[in-house]
Amino acid sequence: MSSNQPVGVGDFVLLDKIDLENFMNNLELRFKNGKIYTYIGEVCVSVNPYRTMNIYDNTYVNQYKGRELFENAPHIFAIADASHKVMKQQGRDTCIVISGESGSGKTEASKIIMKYIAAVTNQGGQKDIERVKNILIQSNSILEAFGNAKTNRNDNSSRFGKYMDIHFDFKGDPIGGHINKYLLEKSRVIYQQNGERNFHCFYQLLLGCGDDVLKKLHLSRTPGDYFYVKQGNATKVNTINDKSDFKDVTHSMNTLDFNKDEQESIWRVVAAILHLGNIEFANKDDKLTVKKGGAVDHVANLLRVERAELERALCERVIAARGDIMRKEHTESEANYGRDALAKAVYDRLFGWIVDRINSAISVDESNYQYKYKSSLIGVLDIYGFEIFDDNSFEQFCINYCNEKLQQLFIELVLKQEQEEYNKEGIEWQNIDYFNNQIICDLVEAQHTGILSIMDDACKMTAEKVTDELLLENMDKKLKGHKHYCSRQLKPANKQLRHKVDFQITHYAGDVTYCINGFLDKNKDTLFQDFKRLLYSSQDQHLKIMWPEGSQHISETTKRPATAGTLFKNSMQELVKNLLSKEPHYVRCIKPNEMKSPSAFDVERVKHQVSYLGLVENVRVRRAGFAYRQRYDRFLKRYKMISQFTWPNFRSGRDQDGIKIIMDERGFDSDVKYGKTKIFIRSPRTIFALESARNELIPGIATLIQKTWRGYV
Ligand code: AD9
Ligand code: MG
Repeated sequence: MSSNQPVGVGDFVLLDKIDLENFMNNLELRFKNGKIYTYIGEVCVSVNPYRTMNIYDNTYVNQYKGRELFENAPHIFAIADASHKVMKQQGRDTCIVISGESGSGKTEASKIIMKYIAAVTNQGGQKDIERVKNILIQSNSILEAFGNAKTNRNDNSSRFGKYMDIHFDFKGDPIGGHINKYLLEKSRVIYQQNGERNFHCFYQLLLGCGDDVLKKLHLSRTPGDYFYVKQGNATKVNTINDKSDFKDVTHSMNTLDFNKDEQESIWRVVAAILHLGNIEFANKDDKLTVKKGGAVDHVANLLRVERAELERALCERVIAARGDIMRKEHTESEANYGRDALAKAVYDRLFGWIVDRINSAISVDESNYQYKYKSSLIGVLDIYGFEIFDDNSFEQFCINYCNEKLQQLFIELVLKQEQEEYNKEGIEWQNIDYFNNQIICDLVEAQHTGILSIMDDACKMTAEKVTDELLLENMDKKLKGHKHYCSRQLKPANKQLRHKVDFQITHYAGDVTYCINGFLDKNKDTLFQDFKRLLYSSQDQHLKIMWPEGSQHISETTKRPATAGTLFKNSMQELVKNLLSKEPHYVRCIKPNEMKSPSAFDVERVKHQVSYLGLVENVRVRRAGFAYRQRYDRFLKRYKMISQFTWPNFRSGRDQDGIKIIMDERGFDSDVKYGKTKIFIRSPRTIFALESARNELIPGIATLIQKTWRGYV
């Protein structure tokens, strides 16, 4: 079939009959014919092709640049363009929310969007703008090296959430940006499930750096030599070339002006973590010591701290009690816990520091742009997708909660508000049912009664008293009878829970069984003070500034820090608030199969995603609804020129009456409904026709105005 021929319908709204079956048939037909994008109005549904598509080059860029959605075949470029257009023409902030489960193509989509924006801007070829574009794009490879990893769902899975604002000047050219990161899955630093890897950067360093660097870092080329990166038995991945990726990351760091000193610090910290994972403890004559071997020496050397201090911090801790300062030796399990906590914390801070460093490289240079700068921006959201593994822990709980919040946002903006507005405006409307996942968001985040709150209460109790099992008992007590929660203790008839430490949440996207073990520790997220002071004492200035709290004296009492769960909840609520303040555009990603195959379309898997994403309901709301709406005064102001009855001013009635004259005159009366304060138009084509009519008249009006002026001069 020729690539230009339409396949199925390009917008699900055009289906003869709207139901799941027809939706699926259309999606499958298009996917099998290489059409991976289909619209629902202005929402773009994207199916991961799992192969390189030749649809992103300059020919395509030119085809979509400045065009309306319905002028071309569906494409993610059109969404990027629409977002850019609104931002540029109306000076409004927009955002593109990309959602879908793990491996569905969100990160790829976000990169395609950024490349499109880079391709259509800076027509004047300004050097400083070119630099900004370059930096925005190159920052990806650094972030992916340190924040992505191979999981059993995706070889390049994002293990952090990313929201990136791109700022534009009045011409619509990018002048800078800012990245917000959300909860990095740091437990991966110390443990990986079978078939998974640690973050890419560890393997990139081992395989990609030069022999001299390797020697300086006391490393071997073999990932299998390091406990922290070999547990998943998958150090080599077919789709990944760590060696060339290391080169790319170095190139990107150079582009972002990471100096030699900074780059060395980064890789020294990464190497130190590799060595840290090989440290073992021995109990000799009732005294805990670090087992012989070079690892501790290397860690101390690479982190630029005193070896004796490091060993002491690994084996004991200092406690201040009632004015006395005492040393308490760790048990072996406490020492193991401390070492792992140190590795996780050091990596997490390093990641945060890298993001800050990228932000300083892409921040808007106010001195340069103070006159041109207009605070219009496009935000691009690419988070970790919904995921279910064999073992699901606190991290999956947070990731899946984050996806619930985004689904809620979609419901709020696309399904709920749309219908509410019709009701408010007095437009006749048949309500459409959909599953509202607010109940699951509440289950997780509600004050006092939500899981996060119950967990925080448990964390406030003294350590000896509370265990993960006790927490689960508490949850069972408080959540008994909740439709979306169950556990083995509650003996659900229809659910299979393997262990007594498991609980299950019925998420919008399916049932996930979580193991409670480790929830309390991960939520408390404690790192012994001794390590903080140790890292603050580092001779490496970059590492030192990552640990400002290490300057505190031991006797100073510290307030209990907010828990990891609460911090995450707050950051999610902040994110939603931010997105709500912008005009949203949506990309809904779908994973066609579990085998990463470019041809397989697993009907059951896809059907499940279409259902939980609420896409059929989206089509129904959209079809019954109106593509465009505008306040009467604004609408008349824009189009009054296209009718002699309303130009230059309409004085014989309300704005609404003037608009009615225009619309009747042009034969659009059947496409329009008149609300209390706004006009509603069903088809985008009507707007397009009005715009064309207006554009045709503008040169004439401009000449007329010029002539008038000349007459005055
Ligand atoms: V996760 O939630 O971060 O685990 P994502 O981000 O949704 O997930 P990602 O974008 O990483 O998925 O896509 C997974 C893989 O699918 C990529 O590594 C590519 O190999 C493949 N993919 C996705 N989209 C495209 C595309 N438009 N063209 C070609 C693609 N390949
Ligand atoms: Mg991703």
